[in-house]
Amino acid sequence: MNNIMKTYGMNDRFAALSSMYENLSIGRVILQEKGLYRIVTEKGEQLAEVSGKFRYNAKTVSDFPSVGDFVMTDNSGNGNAVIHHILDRKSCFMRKAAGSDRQEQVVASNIDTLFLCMSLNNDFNLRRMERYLSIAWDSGASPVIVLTKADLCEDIHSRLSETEGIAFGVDIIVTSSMEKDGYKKLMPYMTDGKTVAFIGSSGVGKSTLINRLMGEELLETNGLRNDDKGRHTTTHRELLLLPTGGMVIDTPGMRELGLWDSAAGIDRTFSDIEELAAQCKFSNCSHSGEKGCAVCAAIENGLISADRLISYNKLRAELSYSEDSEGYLAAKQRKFKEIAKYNRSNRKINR
Ligand SMILES: Nc1nc2c(ncn2[C@@H]2O[C@H](COP(=O)(O)OP(=O)(O)O)[C@@H](O)[C@H]2O)c(=O)[nH]1
Ligand SMILES: [Mg+2]
Ligand SMILES: [Zn+2]
Repeated sequence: MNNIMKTYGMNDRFAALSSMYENLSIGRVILQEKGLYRIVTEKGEQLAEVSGKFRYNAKTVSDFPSVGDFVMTDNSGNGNAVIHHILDRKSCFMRKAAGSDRQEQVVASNIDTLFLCMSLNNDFNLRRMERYLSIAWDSGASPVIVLTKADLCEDIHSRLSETEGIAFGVDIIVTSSMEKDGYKKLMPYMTDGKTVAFIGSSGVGKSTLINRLMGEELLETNGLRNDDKGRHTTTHRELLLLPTGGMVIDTPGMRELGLWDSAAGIDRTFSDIEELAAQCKFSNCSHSGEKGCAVCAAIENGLISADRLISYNKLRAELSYSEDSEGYLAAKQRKFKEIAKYNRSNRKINR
């Protein structure tokens, strides 16, 4: 495997996938602007465009390459390299494209770790974090929660334990960019060949963290918006190589990510509610006060908060209309039964 490509995240998986295409070479999309792509191949960086056939066969916006994609290209010609295929994405983020046709658009692909950023001062909102977690689990990337601006928080301890209460098995990092080495807590996730990205509200300190990681003031931060040093205004998406190894995808659109095509991310985020729901008296329980509702009982007993159930219902309602809801419900009920059965047998063993 070529060293440049390895640096840019090529691994055995993509090597195996790429070996299916003779006469084409692998590249990774590092920047996307107006129908043109900047890709990196074993020969270095070059511009690329999709082939006529590719364009013809593309059914939706998401069939087009996005930043982070591994693509199979022909660079034998004189002009731009020609992209013929996208290799199967390991993870990807979608959002609704502009317009009313609800077409999905891929924001970034093949991200290993997604930093879910929330500040410890006025941006702190557990319901928003539940949304981010659902998006992350749905995408295939592994989430890590980053609580920023620790210097502006009086009670880090309780915020941290509140966050732990909604994030099962997810690493949580508390950081402050006011500290010189604050960003270093993120470093363990930035290893050679790994790609990370940040999501979070505007102003929570994402660009500041990326600048620290890059070792230069590359991105514009909110506090510096009016100076004229000509920094990146992030209107495009870009994959940046970190000086310490690994890559970061910087994209202005990441914070607008919506839930797209599956309930898997929500189910995983709300595994506590899912497990309780399996014990409701009625399999089609809507958890809104029915008799024998285990979820309502848990709320009454203070085991979970009513807000968390509202958050769960809201995210579920947001799922795409295109989802086959009947098939989904049937599958869901099967799953509830399985969980209930599992819980029952576990209880027996425990006794
Ligand atoms: N007090 C404090 N301010 C921060 C911290 N991190 C970033 N900021 C400031 O918060 C503002 C927004 O940061 P920025 O990185 O642009 O946020 P982004 O919109 O998430 O990219 C800027 O003025 C930063 O200097 C932090 O840890 N503590
Ligand atoms: Mg920013
Ligand atoms: Zn119920």
